[in-house]
Amino acid sequence: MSHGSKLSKLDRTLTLDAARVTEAAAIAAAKWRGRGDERQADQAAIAAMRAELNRLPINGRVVIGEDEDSEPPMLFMGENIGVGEGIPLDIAVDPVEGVTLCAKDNANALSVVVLAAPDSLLNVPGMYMDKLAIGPGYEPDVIDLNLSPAENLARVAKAKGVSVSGLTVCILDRVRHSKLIAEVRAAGAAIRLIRDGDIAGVIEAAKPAETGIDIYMGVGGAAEGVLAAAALCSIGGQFLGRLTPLNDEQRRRAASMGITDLRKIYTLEDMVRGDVIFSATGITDGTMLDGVKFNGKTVETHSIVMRSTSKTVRWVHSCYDVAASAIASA
Ligand code: VTB
Repeated sequence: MSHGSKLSKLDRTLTLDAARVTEAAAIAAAKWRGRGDERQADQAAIAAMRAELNRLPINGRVVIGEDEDSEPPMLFMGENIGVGEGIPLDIAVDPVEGVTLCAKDNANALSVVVLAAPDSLLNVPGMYMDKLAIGPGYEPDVIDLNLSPAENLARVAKAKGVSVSGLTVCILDRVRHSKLIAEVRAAGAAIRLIRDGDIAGVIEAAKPAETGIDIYMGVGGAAEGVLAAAALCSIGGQFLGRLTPLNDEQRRRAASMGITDLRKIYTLEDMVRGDVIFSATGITDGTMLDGVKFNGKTVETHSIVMRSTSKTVRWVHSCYDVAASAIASA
């Protein structure tokens, strides 16, 4: 694996900064939890994340971000972030991963950021990606996006030493997945259908002993694919993705970003080529992280923060004093 071999390593003290960034965004979004207003939740998280990123001593550039057309434009691709002088950094953001989950106060809404050494993340256009992921401990190339779901399940089951009926697959509950779901069921595996949030879905597939999920399959956001890949660089595991443009406009956008081979299957190493720090903070209570807790004078957050060079995985439980902290009182 080439992490950090050619590209610069990140200052490890940025790890806590990354946690602070997603904590701020999660707290802002959590104030809109269960209020049925996706836009407000998203805007609040974007503004809070941007404010926190802008305090960092970095010369940052957003490489995976929000829609350029949003008003006001914030955290859009190409935006310069940070105090300007200092560490050059590429930044990928998903201030509210699962905005519908947040608006409905359903489980597993997260705030996510990835701080990356320059040019280490695959730049993907806003489109879907077909994804396939498993956790660590398997021989290389156990999974293959060119194989059918049944074939991949058979290979994973064999490698794991179980029958296919002993496997659980995580899939986004979407009409577009009806064929995939039927094929997985026909093969005999169980399915955990999720409403949203496939960054958490992929991470959970990399931790089968804790989550009971063995494989992630299906089509979700390409940006979320790269963010999940950044997490897997620390947790370990295998992840494959192939862009699935829906129309010519999306094909043109891909071409304008230098992506010409739309059949290409990206591996983890293609998606993340250098040192990355990944941070996710729970907005709503979830299977992986507890959500933000407002306790009156304090606010508590739960995050998972990881750094790929050292493969350190930290679980950070933070307690903010509302009176003393700009983040918690904002
Ligand atoms: C995907 C998935 C995300 O939204 O982007 C999905 O990766 C969008 O798919 O985790 P749909 O167009 O089918 O809603 C999420 O689930 C949440 O943002």
